[in-house]
Amino acid sequence: MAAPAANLKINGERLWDSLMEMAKIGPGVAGGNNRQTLTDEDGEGRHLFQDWCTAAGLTMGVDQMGNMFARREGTDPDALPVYVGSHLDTQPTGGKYDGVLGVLGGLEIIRTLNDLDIKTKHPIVVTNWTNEEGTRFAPAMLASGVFAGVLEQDWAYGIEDANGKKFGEELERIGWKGEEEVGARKMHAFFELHIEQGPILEAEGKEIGVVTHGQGLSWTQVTVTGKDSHTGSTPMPMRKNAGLGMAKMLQLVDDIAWSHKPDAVGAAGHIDVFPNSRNVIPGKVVFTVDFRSPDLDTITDMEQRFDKGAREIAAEMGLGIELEKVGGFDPVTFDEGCVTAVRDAAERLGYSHRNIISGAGHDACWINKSAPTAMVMCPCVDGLSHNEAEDISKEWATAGADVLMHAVVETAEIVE
Ligand code: HGY
Ligand code: MN
Ligand code: MN
Repeated sequence: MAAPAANLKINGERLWDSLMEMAKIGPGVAGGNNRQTLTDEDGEGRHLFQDWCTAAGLTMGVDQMGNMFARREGTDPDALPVYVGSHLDTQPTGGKYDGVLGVLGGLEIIRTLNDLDIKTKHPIVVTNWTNEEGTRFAPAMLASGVFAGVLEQDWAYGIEDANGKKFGEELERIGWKGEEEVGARKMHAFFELHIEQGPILEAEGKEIGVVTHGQGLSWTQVTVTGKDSHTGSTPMPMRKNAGLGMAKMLQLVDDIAWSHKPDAVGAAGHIDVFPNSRNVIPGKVVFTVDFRSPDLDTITDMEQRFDKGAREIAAEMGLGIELEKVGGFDPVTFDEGCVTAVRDAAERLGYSHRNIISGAGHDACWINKSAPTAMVMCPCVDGLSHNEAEDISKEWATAGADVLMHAVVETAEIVE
């Protein structure tokens, strides 16, 4: 396939303006975003993306999980499209770029090809995957998982948020439940641009991460039960303190992850304490353990050691315990051909780059199961993400979108 000319570049100012425009929807309280999936703010962001796609001459399809597919025709209507995208939903205290850069970077490719009247043999489809974050409705990467056939649609519709609202009902409520069968679309390839969400690229002064692999993830929800009682008048020997049990278990999570350093991580980001009253010993806690590693055996070892150790802690303290696997995926090896297209693009464009393993999960990790897939990463300031202070430079965004465009356009085959 003919490679694009090195002077084919996106319009970085326009991309940045679109990022700032989208960031106005679902603003956080500290400069980031709170545009959680299937909220009114998510619906508003989807409408803005829809309007921009219409203005760029794209035709929009929406499937039964709310995944959005904006199509630019190729010269060969029968050729499988090259898909490019990410997610518009954010964490409750999220940044402006996590996911959004990948969706709007895909749109910027279309805008640039339109400006230059460049045609490709394969159609190109810009994609917004529903509920990548998994914060309101666990697990993460839910809709791309259903699309890839690894998660079940009716089960997904029944998932409830903390207020008992169901995924399927919320998707209907915001008006983004489409008609298309999920996963019916076939892809020639899929590319995703994403901020690194870690410190490596910035620390090494690299503009581009060529993502060869993604680490695997395991989410276990733990429910520990003790006995609510007065924090003042209950003698220490009589207490059934579920909160203390959780504290010991969280220390166990940390110890297990450190035992596999440097290629493993572990923490609990979700913690609910009941009744969460200052003068009541917690009778119940619910928390989610997040283990990750590039190595599947390491993940399995961490899961098994935690399961055993948490049960021992509960038994010693006379507490009840339930453990439920609520999310996970194996480590990912991306498609060599697509990874090479990304690396060649960075070379051609003269951007410094290095191979990198994605620490975070992405929709691409699931889509890799159904089509040749690769990712492009750009640095982020201090490696910070899932924090309203998440920040990138316009230059990093532009470099990432340039590389994304070259990989997509080369794979979609420019028609001279
Ligand atoms: O959890 C993840 O890795 C992704 O950011 N949802
Ligand atoms: Mn993301
Ligand atoms: Mn995220």
